[in-house]
Amino acid sequence: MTTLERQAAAAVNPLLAAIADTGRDARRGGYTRPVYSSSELELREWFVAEASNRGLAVERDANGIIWAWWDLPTPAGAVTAGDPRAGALVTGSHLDSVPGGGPFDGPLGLASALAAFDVLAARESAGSLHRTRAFAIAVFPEEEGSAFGVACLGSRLLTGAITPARALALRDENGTSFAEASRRHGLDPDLMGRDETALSRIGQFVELHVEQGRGLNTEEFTDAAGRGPAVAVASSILGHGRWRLTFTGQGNHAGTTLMADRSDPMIAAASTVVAIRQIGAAQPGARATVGRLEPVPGGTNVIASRVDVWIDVRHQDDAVTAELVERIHGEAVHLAGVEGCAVTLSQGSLSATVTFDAELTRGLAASAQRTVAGAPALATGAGHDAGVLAAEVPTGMLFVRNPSGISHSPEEYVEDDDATAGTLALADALGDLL
Ligand code: HGY
Ligand code: MN
Ligand code: MN
Ligand code: MN
Repeated sequence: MTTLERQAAAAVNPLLAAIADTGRDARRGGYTRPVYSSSELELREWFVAEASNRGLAVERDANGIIWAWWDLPTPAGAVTAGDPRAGALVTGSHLDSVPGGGPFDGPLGLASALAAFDVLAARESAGSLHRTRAFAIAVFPEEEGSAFGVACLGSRLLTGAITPARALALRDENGTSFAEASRRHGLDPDLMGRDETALSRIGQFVELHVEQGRGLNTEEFTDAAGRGPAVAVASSILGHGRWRLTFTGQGNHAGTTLMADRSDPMIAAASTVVAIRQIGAAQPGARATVGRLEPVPGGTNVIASRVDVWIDVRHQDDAVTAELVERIHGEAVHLAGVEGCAVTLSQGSLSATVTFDAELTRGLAASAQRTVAGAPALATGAGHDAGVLAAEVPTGMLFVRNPSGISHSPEEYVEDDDATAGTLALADALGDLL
């Protein structure tokens, strides 16, 4: 690793600093950058400008995925048979966030990819990199599912993991359908769906992401000073899904309705939230979370008529996840009945447990070792577009150390030196594959 390359990789930090004020959420803290919000659109402009300034060919496909291409140079007049981008090496991540999220979840992968490109371009100019295929950086929309409710919506459309009909009918909290929002942002809903050309262009996909969880900081990997390696290689992604419980009762006046005369969906919902915690905690390895609960109409002096409760359930074994959701639904029906309320469970969106491509993961580990000795392989409980793409193409991930392991929170953090190390590891990994 030359000093010049380390300097190029360190560009990841000013790249992130340039967007550090975009989408700050004064009320929640952290960042709120849902897909198609002004802040997420601003981040897209940032990415497109940075990629274009590097001479990458930037395009957006029918599913709204942005592709920044570093095509193979073709000698003047040469006629190439077939698609010169077929089987390319692709890296990428997302720009959208959860409400009140951290600054690195998504953008770190894209800033690192831009800085890693700088390292690779320098190597190619110096004659130490001889590419055999095209390279692209991809930006996937709606990875968090914060606006339309289904995570990894862009990569699911690309692979066909969700039908266009179901995706386009999804609505955000204002009632705007994904079809309307897509049209408003220049996409044609009729052209959305599984994209064989785009898939044929992904020979392998590698995503760099901030670590979510304390894997790199456990005693197993930390030195006497409590510092762990800057980078890990992902081995697998825990299966996960989300559903919505809707409790309905009798809306009424808080002052004129006697306690004995109530069918209050808030009571049914609240006792179900506690039951969900108990059901999840009783199942080894499971996670069961309620992070969002919305009473309707939501007045202080109003007994709610409806309460929506979103549940996020995760487990290594997808059958156990399904069983947990069934148990939660049964308990919700019982608790709603006690309160004289009713409850329905929405269709879920389950992402099966993913084990990454063994050969690619070995390769990532070998190249990461050159930058970060002792970079371990870690399983993750967080979902990623890489997890969706793994069903179609060899996929792998690199994680960059997050000292507290906290994510989906303003406390998410990556130290500059670790971001630089992550970028160098990514550049090495990509360089070995190009
Ligand atoms: O929810 C997840 O695991 C991911 O951050 N979308
Ligand atoms: Mn996330
Ligand atoms: Mn993410
Ligand atoms: Mn009144």
